[in-house]
Amino acid sequence: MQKKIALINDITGFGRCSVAVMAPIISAMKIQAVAVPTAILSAHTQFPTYYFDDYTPRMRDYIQTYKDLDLTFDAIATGFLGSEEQVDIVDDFIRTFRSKSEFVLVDPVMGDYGQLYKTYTPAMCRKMKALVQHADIVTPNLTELCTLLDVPYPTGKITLSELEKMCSDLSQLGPKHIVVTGISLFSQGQLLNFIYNQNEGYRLVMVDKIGVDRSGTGDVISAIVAGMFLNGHTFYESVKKAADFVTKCIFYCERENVPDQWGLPFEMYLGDLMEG
Ligand code: PXL
Repeated sequence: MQKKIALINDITGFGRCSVAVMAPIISAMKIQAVAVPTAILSAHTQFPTYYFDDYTPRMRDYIQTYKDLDLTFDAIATGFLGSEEQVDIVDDFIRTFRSKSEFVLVDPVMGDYGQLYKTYTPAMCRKMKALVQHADIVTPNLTELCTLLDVPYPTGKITLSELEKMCSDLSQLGPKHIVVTGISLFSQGQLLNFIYNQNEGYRLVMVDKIGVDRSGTGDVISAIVAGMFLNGHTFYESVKKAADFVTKCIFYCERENVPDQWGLPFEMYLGDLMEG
């Protein structure tokens, strides 16, 4: 029986992020993607102008269909959430559907480079911390990891034992698998992906840092991790596949001068994700 993943995320037309990226990637992995929209945007928020339609008031009715149909999801993946109420709705979704799911992946999209996004209020931070406790897999960057643990963002370099301690603390709250993505404070010219499995310790995946950060990279990573893991690969293999895939896309961008805000040209390499 084919599996399905519920994707609770925004739908953005131009700029390759969220559902527009995650659904095709998950489909390439032969899994059905079921979108639960949080907002509809014409272009992502890194562009100078975009149309933004908050879907919060319609989410409960939308989700009610799935309750009425007694649908089940093999996995649930959440991304950018725009309001406190949305976090509550997602919390309810997870409580309703998780018993029939193999895992819940929460990408706690909250900030970057030591700063929270402007939309992120202290109340939302508190709610995100509560949501993360229901997750089996979390994919924070270093800013989000520090925020979830209420520790200051490091000023200089960071050590592996500090990262291990932070992941161990986070996993005490619930998540069994954590990948801290794109850490630049570890080694110059490289980005570290720190992979932590509860009660097993850590493994590392290093990638060369090439060019600027590109929007939607986190969504590509969480889609590949969710799809690979649901298809029976280990968490390490899933993250490694995601990191290699992103690197390939970034090389393409550099070669073809793809504008930074246009996201990753994942379409060029979807074939790499097809197996079996
Ligand atoms: O995950 C990136 C992302 C998702 N959704 C929206 C965004 C962005 C990044 O800027 O603006 C609407």
